[in-house]
Amino acid sequence: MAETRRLFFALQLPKEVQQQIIQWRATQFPEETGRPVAAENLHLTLAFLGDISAEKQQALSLLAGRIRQRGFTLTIDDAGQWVRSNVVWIGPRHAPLGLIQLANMLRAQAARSGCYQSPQPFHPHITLYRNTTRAVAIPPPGFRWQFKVEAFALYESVFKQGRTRYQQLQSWSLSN
Ligand code: 2AM
Repeated sequence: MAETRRLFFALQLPKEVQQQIIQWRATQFPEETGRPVAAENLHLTLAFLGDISAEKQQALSLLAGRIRQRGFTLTIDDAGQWVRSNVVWIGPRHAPLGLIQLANMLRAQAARSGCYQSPQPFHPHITLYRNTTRAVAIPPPGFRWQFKVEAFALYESVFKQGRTRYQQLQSWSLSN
């Protein structure tokens, strides 16, 4: 069988925002909340591709490189828990149009290339905890991280020695 890699398109967070989020997380949630996502793994997924071949990766990279879109400002000011997927997340209360357009374009390209896309609408989020088996008290609004998004990237999810690491393979700038 041809070798495959587990890939997804996502937005990287600025390093200082990653650090601020994990500091905030440590003060807001008890230790037993769930499995915390490592600072360097915090990201916002645009389109999940699944396990795909090198040929499909190349085709999707080519299509991604043809996207012409301006950058946008992202404000992270909302949080919640999804009980079905057992995660606690943060995200934008109002997703900017640029974010929705970018994700929809990548998801449509992925679907046309045969990568299953969930029928659920895109709900932009950054997963903070996984395996949250109990109801978690979500901190009241009052946090807010804002940054300019000027690029998006293709990531590989690598599982090694019991740990998942997201490795950036390629990135594309959003024109200003
Ligand atoms: P999540 O954070 O909500 O779990 C890499 O796994 C990234 O792709 C994660 O951000 C994950 O979102 C997202 N993703 C979306 N659909 C997925 C799926 N069916 N399986 C695994 N990850 C998925």
